[in-house]
Amino acid sequence: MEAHEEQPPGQTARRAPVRVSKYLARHLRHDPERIGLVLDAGGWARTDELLAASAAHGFPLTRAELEATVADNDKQRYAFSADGTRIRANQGHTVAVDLGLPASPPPPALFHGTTPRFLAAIRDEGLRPMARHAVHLSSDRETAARVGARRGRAVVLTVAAGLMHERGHTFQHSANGVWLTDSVPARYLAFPGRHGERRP
Ligand code: HQG
Repeated sequence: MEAHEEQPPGQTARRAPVRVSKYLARHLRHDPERIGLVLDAGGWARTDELLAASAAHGFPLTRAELEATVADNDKQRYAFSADGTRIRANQGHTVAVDLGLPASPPPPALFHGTTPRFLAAIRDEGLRPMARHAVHLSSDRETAARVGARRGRAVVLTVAAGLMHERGHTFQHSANGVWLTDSVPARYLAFPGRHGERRP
């Protein structure tokens, strides 16, 4: 995982952006200790500490790579603090963080993409955050379908988010547009019919 991309001799090493993004996800969302990085309560790492830690652990990031990843990442997964001295993942953590996002009223319906093998458990228990800090919901079906397709055939569940909110559930909207909530009881979920479940 940490080996540099192979480069023809004499060329400047340039890692694929996806490798940088995966490295940041690993250490800003899941396992900062692996490189001796400390995240604060809000999930922020000091940028200079991240650069030093990555260099000390065989994956020397440059500030330019961080800036390019924050700016260009396909899902806008990372953000700098206003003064640029700190960086964090916008969502998706498994380590304990409080992103400090305000509670936001959700739209009436949100969507969750999953895959058939989880459906029986989801019908029983509703959506749980599993390893992450929150259940991740999308504001459109297409995004949810892409999330579900990471694991197999996509099944898109519709979440009665407006009703949940009326009944006291809290929602947050991450800086990169993902809706987060603690859990979704099964009674707020609409499952596609057999016909729908067969479709990708
Ligand atoms: C499922 C990616 C059994 C759930 C994506 C999902 C997203 C249950 C899996 C973000 C369950 C958890 C998050 C229950 C939920 N029983 N299975 N009761 N409740 N599940 O990866 O939502 O590229 O933690 O359906 O695009 O798939 O990483 O969550 O299949 O935005 O930035 O348990 O991760 O973004 O999987 O994906 P995950 P997710 P990044």
